[in-house]
Amino acid sequence: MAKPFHLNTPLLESISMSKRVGTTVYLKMENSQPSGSFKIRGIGHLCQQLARQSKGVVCSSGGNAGMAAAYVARKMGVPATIVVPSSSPQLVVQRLRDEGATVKITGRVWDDANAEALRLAETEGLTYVPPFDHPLLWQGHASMITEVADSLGPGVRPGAVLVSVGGGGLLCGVIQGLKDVGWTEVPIIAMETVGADCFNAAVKAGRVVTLADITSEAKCLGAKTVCTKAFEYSQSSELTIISEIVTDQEALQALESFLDEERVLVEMACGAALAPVYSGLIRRLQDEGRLPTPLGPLLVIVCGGSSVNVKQLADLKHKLQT
Ligand code: PLV
Repeated sequence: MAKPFHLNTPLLESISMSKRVGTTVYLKMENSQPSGSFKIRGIGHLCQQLARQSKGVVCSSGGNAGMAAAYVARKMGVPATIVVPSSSPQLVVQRLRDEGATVKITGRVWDDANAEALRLAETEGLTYVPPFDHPLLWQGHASMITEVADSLGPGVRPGAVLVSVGGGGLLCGVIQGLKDVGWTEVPIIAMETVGADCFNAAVKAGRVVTLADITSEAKCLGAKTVCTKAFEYSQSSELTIISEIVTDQEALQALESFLDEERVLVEMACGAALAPVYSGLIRRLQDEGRLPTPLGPLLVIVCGGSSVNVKQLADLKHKLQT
């Protein structure tokens, strides 16, 4: 098998987060992947399977799937076109260009950009790289859980996993990984922001639904419709998936606290997964009996993200305060 593009990332114990939730918190540091997020796991795997002989790849993205596709394509010597919506910040457009990709800005939200990527794949004969809805992506993402199992060693398993949901690819990958290592009884807390909450909306409706618009600043969670597989998992009696939402303010506060305490800068999409630790949600879920007390080690998937820098953070803070 070809050497993967992703790295085996560190699993760090966070003293300050452990203090906050009253149980050991482990951070799977996917922010330290080349391309800045977990996306490279699935996209690297998918491109190795589907894009070897390709005349070029085209990926629709809020930013991070595009960063992964551009990185992988450059390493494979294949041209990459990344289609992003106008809501993706300029800094990520620049980072994509620095990776050597051709960037096309189409529409206002990811769903618009995706329609254009599908059109380009068809008309230009390019290999379409989906950001979250493909079994090869989930298979690639699953490797992060196998690594966690290796890092924790025999006999240790998480009490719960915290993960953010955009289109649901990360969630499907984490579940695939939990299945692979025999941890299907571990509860999963699936986090979204208000206004980018297509999974929560589907769980509440009991069917896949399409949001009217994306109003959250967590643009990389901004798919209007969650993938069917993620919804199917939410209906499975073999799994415990707790779908929760936080406000943009809570996600921002979480990423600021994370920056202060862990000295790592991540984007809003990741802030959503960190928020339950800082907002008291974990303790509330325990009080409500939805998570066990005492809780075993809490595994937080630090999904990362490139759509952030100090200026972007300051702008966001200003925007969300006014
Ligand atoms: N971002 C996708 C989809 O955007 C993208 O194109 O980059 N954390 C980070 C840092 C992300 O970038 C994403 C997805 C997620 C979490 C959620 O992953 P998903 O989409 O697989 O649930 C519209």
